[in-house]
Amino acid sequence: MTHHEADPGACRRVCEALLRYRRVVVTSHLRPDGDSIGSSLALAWALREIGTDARVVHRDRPPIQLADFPGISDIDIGDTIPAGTEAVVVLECGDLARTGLSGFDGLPVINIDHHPGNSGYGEVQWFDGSASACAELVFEIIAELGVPLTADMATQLFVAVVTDTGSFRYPGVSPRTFSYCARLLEAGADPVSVARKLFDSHTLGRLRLQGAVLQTLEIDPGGRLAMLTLTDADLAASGGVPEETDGLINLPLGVKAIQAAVFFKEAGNGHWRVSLRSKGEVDVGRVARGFGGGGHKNASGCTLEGPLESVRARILERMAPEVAAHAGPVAVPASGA
Ligand SMILES: [Mn+2]
Repeated sequence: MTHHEADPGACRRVCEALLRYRRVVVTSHLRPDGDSIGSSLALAWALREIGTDARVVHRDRPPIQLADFPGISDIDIGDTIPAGTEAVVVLECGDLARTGLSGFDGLPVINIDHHPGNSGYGEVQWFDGSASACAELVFEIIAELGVPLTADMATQLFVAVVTDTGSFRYPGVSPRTFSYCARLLEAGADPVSVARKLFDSHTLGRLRLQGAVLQTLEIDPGGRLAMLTLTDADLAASGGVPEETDGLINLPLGVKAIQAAVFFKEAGNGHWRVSLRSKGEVDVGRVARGFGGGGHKNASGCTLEGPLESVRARILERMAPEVAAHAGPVAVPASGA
């Protein structure tokens, strides 16, 4: 089994710890994504193969586009670690609070993550920032445990990698990623079926929602920054549901000249949820932190209070210089929008 230069014994230490406990909870972060869900389920199923009573407990329900994948009903939705649990595996969480769960109460925690900034909590840690998804680490754990991959495990791990890499487009995709994916396909993951469920299973309401949101598209005078807005009224009129607004911010980034996108979404009580996305060196994480929000260089968010025009002005004041500093000179005439 291939290990990582940075911490070659970590996978083995995780497996040795896992073998010590018979009742284990596997969890991940609030608002779980494809990697949280796929990695949690595959690991729990592998642990059951070696006789462990393993349960997946997440605080929040899976997003709708993941509802049709195998074993989703095997996830317990709750906010407490069940009584009798002997150890907790926490995937993808920089700190324990990210799980949204209570009841850790001194239980041994195994901390497995690939995001920078992990606080290093837990009795055993495996951090590997070079992994494209936590699923790569879970893949290695399953192999180290000697458990054969089932088709359901392979499917969930493949979904995890596809979603966490933006369909193999984000940094972190490596030869290792593809060699693991090859073995997931050999074990029964079907990329055609996975793609159809992930990308071609939306509602008509989502399409109408895209239309409504694109009607609000504005491009800043430099041609590099796109802004989209969604009001509650537009959301209701489209027939879409709030979960279906995920990903709308990425639509303008498909345009070559556009280097960053801002999405303003009404969030109740005079507040606006502001999502920020960028390409390359444009750092929207810094902009969001300036408003008390958080995130990464290319994906972040914050919440601001006030009328839309004032919220937009405050965001633009910070975004315009950030885009200008990293995205070079004006790309297209504003009229080209
Ligand atoms: Mn991940």
